[in-house]
Amino acid sequence: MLQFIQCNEQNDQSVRDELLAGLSAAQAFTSPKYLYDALGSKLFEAICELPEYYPTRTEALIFKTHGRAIAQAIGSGSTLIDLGAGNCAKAARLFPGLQPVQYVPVDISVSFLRESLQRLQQQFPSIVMTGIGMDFSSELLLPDSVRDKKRLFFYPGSSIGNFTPEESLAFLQRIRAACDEDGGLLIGVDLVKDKAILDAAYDDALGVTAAFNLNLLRHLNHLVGTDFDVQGWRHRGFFNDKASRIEMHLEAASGQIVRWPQGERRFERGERIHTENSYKYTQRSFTDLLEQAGFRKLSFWTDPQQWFMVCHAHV
Ligand code: AVI
Repeated sequence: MLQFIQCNEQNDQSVRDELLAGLSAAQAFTSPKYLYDALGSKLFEAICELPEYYPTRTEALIFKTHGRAIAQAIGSGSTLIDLGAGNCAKAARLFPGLQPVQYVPVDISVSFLRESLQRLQQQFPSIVMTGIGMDFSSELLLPDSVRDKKRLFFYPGSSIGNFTPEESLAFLQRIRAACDEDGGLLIGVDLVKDKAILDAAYDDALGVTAAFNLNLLRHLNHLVGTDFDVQGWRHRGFFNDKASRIEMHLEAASGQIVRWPQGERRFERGERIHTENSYKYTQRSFTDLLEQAGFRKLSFWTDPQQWFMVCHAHV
């Protein structure tokens, strides 16, 4: 059985208001979710193939090496709720080990899920599948049809790193509240490591991450009618060790005025728009966060270099 539900879709006006407030702030910023238009999502897929971008392949290695132990820790028969499911491929690899009774992929747009989910349903006809279109970063509204007691939330890829620690705590608390008696969370977390490795992962030699970041300007032109000239901006991506995060910025190559309907802003040469943070944790700092959110039984698996960690947090 396959169904689709669209929840809290953000309307065009509130998207415009949010973006223009960020662009007009003294230190201009945009939410990382705007990096993902159709081209941005393809560029992110390309990033995952880069030799410098270790998180995707390292997480896959952990699942391959420790898949049996992970499945044993979780047990079978859960409702698998896949947050930010994309093409559903990561979760589908867990189906044979976890034997979920229901699969609930959640992504910002339900139309994005439709094709992958239809294909997956044919492959696994006995699993009930419900695709949900929802921006789960601010609220987690699960429909009544996702009522199963044993809910397993799945949040791979270290996407939690794109929230601030305060947002992460609130997000983990919402998941904990939605878990009921026997639920849990299976999450991928990127770990602190040598700055040179982190810097290269977010500023690769081919310039794919630069294109991913710069593409935001085209997306903004489309969403709010700004007249950004992509050629006038430079990608900056580096590890800020004090804040334990990668920062991505777009830096004005020369002084310029950016205009939009009913407004404009001058950017001086070297002035930046802060476009993304990607927080890196230690096992200790992430354990603290999970415990503060109310999770009790924690299990961790990592790779031989300890670059990435998969964690199962049970209530
Ligand atoms: C989606 N997210 C976990 C990626 C990250 O590593 O923070 C996004 C990304 N930004 C630049 N490269 C990859």
